[in-house]
Amino acid sequence: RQAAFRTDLSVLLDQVGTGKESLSFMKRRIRRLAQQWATAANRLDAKLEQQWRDQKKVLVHVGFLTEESGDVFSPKVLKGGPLGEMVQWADILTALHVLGHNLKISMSVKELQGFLGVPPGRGSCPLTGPLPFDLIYTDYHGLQQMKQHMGLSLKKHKCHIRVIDTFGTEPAYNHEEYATLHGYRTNWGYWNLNARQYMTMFPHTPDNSFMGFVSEELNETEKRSIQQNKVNNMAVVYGKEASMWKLQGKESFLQILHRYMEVHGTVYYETQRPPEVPAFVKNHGLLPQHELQQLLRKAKLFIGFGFPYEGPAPLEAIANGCIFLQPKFNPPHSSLNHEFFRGKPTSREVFSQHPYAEQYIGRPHVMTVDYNNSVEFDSAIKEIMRTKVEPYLPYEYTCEGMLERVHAYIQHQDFCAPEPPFIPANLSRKGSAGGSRMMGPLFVPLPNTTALGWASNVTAPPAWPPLSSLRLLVSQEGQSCVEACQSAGFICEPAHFRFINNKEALRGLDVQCEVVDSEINHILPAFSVVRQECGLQREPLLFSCAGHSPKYRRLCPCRDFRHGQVALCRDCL
Ligand code: U2F
Repeated sequence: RQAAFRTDLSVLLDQVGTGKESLSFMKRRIRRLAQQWATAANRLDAKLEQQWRDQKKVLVHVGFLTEESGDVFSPKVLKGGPLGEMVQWADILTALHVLGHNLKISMSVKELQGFLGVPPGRGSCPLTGPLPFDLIYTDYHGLQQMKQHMGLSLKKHKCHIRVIDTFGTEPAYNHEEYATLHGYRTNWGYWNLNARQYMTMFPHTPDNSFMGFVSEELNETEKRSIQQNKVNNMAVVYGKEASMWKLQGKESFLQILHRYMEVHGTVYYETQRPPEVPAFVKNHGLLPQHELQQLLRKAKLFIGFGFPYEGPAPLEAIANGCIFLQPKFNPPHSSLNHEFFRGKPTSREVFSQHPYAEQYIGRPHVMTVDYNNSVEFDSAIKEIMRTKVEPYLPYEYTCEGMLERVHAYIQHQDFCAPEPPFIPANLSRKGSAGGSRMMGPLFVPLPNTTALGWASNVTAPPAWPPLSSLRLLVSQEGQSCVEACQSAGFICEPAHFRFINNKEALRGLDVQCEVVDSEINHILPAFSVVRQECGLQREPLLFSCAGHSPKYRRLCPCRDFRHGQVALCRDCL
């Protein structure tokens, strides 16, 4: 069946249910953004020009909101607890509904069992028949619950699952045996999924798929009126929970800030002003989302103290015409050195409070400075007060951008189809930069699929992203493919690893190999220049953009991307 865009959200609102603050928060958000979603649906509908879209049977099981997982989030919704996850789930549900899919929503294990058709009770018979859904969106808690209640059949059906995973999961942590043997231990990993089945809040590592969320969009009239009404000396502090104001050294830069600006906060409090918040701060208490937006429309500066990491609020501030000022982290924070990230299935290094804002948006909207350097901090404040900025929202965080991306994933990502054996023909060396194998990065433009040639007895599923987007590149020693592709203006594309994991690619790059081994290691394919050793990857689940090793140069499958929509290549739609 063909999916048809929906602009009426009333059925969705009924499906979300009632009785918890988290659900009320999500419903308020869905209602508030309804008009914006409708406009986006109409625009994308026109853009896709009648392209066929399969209507999918989709189950959304929100594990972290189930009573069975303890639901620690709901009671904190009105008390300064994390809201980023609720923002994202509300937007995912809306996107799936608006795209016209057949949606079921479950927020308890009982509902999950009902939808899957498994008999209630722990350790019960696994699901024997076919899975009644094409796609299941859940999170790590939900995955655990599905394992308990589906038994062995989970393995059979896991290619249909998508895991919403805020901070991301790198391949080395996801592969059970490899993670266990090589010390990639976490509370979460070990599911042996294709890493692209994990969907993140920001485009952290391209090993995962970027799901995202949306932010409020402004029309031209609103933009103009915001710019006219900006209060140049008004700052809002990022941090709705008192503990976020407690971190060391805050007092001194808050004092500097206060020298120039009126400081506002939206810190939750019960009866008394939280002692962590200095007396000169005008605290509004935790605000409903739409009131926070109004405050941000007036403010010139939105300032982060280093926590929370990678939340939605800075994007909302920038979309409302604020400049976001945030601390640089030196050394970077990661699961190896910071409590918050410890146990998370990634070793990604976080160089500032909001790396997306720093890397993808940057100046003049975002300034990242060393807060320990009061001179640098002082001059940043002065610069912000005299800089004029327009409200800005990257396309990928608009409703249309999110619909476009989710549409593309649903229609093209298929982790159930067997990957056919791939027999590459000779790869052309034409155009390799510099010609010397020691010079990097090297590019080898690859011929199209038919020229490469599939084994004649298999029907090749069309590659997605299409092969036309592939650019083969060699990293420096110690460099990951994330960095290597980025430094050349591309993005690493894990789906393309299978096309470059072969001797022909090495030969095409003129790499001298005394031996070519095939091993299980997440930095492969790669080669050592000194030892003239080359290694190919034997375990497709370990293809990793994130991997790096000081002695190895990696073969990196990069691809182009659309401006403002990094998840999609030029020919991806
Ligand atoms: C992030 O979670 P947070 O909820 O702490 O992220 P924020 O960026 O603070 O904001 C989330 C939403 O809270 C809203 C605001 C944002 O959409 O509009 N809000 C509000 O309604 N009223 C207010 O007074 C202030 C903010 C991240 F999303 C999580 O995944 C992480 O677990 C967490 C910790 O790093 O950070």
